[in-house]
Amino acid sequence: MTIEELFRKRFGAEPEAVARAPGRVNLIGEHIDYNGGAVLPFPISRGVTVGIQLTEEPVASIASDRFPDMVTARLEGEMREGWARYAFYAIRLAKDLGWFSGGARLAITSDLSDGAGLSSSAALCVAVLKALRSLSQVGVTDVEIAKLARRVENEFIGMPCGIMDQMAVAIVRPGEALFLDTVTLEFETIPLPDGYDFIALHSGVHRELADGRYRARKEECDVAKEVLGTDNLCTLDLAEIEKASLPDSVRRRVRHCITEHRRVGLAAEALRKGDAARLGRLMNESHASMRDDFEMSLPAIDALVATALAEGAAGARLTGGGFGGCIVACVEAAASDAWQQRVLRQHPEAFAIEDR
Ligand code: GAF
Repeated sequence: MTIEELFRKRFGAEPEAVARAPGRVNLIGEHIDYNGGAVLPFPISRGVTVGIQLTEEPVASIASDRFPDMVTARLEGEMREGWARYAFYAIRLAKDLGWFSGGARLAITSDLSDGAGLSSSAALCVAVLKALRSLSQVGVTDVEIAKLARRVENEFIGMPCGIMDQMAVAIVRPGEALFLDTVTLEFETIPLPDGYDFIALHSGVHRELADGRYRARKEECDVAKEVLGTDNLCTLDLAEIEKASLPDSVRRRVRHCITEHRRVGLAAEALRKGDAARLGRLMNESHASMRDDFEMSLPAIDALVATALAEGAAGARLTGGGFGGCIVACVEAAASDAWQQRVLRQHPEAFAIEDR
């Protein structure tokens, strides 16, 4: 169903503005967007589309093609749970900023799976904010939209994420990766190399981004920052960290941040040169670091990565917040369909995120 059809069906009217934001896969650079590091995500063709209409009453009415019920709530109130809360708080933040007065009707269509680590919530918040920007004609850049979408998660939802997902889905076009400095927000877009596919396979293990394990890692990193007296774990000296008297788990979390940040810089260089073999090796090293030092993988994901490599991928790694969700593999395009079939045959619980 198109967004216009859904809007008509649920509200009996035409949307005044429509906006779309894609999902994203992170090529490399995990859990370092809140630790001062660089990241390298790319958008996928699947995404979230919203249609919106402003109304006089200060009420948000939110409909989705995924759920039969419409959610309606006054904008001065709170929405503690449920699928509509991301959209509700994006609308509310825009209203608090004076982009409009009154309320809004919102319809949402999506071909992104939730809980897959593909940033469906960032895509939803960015799409809502972009639609409201176009209606209210405020002079707000895409980078500012990304920052606002992050505020929705951090301040209203209580998800302590970094800025990677919002920047990836607010800024880049399909076919490009975003090499992003998460401190300065300076970025470069780098084309994905010809002749290779970057394939996301869902492990079949579902995860909730807002779950406790993401938060636990974030808290461990906050403790490390306090102990080491820095805001940036990624630019510390690895030799010093290896010598310092630190609890073993803190040392390993920090080691991941330092080495992952380096790998992202090297991966950006490999991408610019179209050097898929080098990129693949860096992806593999990243997976080992996530598994052993950051401890955010699971046996089912390690097994899927191992099969991906055994069947001929140049590189493969867990992608996203961890503890479930997807892997991303770099595979020669000419061989990728057969590769995918061989891998999925060995992992019946896994499935492809179709993006081609
Ligand atoms: C999730 C978060 F939302 C991101 O900010 C990032 O930390 C990622 O997990 C891990 O790299 O997607």
